[in-house]
Amino acid sequence: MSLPPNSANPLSRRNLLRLAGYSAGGMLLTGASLTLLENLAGRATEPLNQKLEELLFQSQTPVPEFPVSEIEPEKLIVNTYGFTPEIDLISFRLAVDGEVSNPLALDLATIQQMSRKSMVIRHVCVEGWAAIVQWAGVPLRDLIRLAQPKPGVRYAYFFSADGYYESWDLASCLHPQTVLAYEKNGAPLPIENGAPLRLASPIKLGYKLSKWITRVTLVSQLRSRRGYWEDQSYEWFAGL
Ligand SMILES: Nc1nc2c(c(=O)[nH]1)N[C@H]1C(S)=C(S)[C@@H](COP(=O)(O)O)O[C@H]1N2
Ligand SMILES: [Mo]
Repeated sequence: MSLPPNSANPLSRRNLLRLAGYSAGGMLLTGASLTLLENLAGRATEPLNQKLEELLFQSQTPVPEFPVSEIEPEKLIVNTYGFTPEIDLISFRLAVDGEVSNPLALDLATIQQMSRKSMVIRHVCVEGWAAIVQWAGVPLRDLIRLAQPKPGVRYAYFFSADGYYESWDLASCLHPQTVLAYEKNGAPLPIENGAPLRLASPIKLGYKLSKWITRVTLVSQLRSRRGYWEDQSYEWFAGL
């Protein structure tokens, strides 16, 4: 699925949708959606409180967004546990793999040709600051559908070029406002904020929103390591 850097748009949205298993006319439920329904039916083995949190979340409508006039550019504080990685944009490929029927390795041009969601939302860091930010990128659900998760998939891992790692429940990944962003406040995403791709979502705390993502791995079971901060006792679900 990766393209040479200079080739022009051979993957039209129509082709992407065909790959994703949609019919020409309508949106059919794919494996991801069916698994979600199974989860909601209570087949899962996670502790009850976490399951409840997901169920509550499911009944929520989309989080209200802010007008562009309320963006607070100076309030988003760069927060990086270690170093800022250098990513070569020409050779960059986002991997979407794990328990999927159609593993992906997508270059940036392909990702930017997919559907684009722009939103103005609040970023909240547990260290006691928040900022209203505009992000634009590809909805994560579109990438997940394209990869065709196998029926047992319930979680996604996000691996980053600085060694940061995170895991999310599938329902939160499929939320329409969970985006892999390549723009911030109307400009290309700055390197220190996670370029070329970082998670943005109004439903998770800041430490869930991985920067410099290179790999999304879909799995049926959480591993012993669940996230950089979670493995140091921070809460795993971390919903807003
Ligand atoms: N790869 C990576 N992602 C990360 C972090 C990090 O250290 N490494 N820090 C997290 C934390 S705690 C927050 S609050 C946000 C901060 O995003 P920003 O630096 O763009 O403001 O990134 C999150 N994503
Ligand atoms: Mo944070």
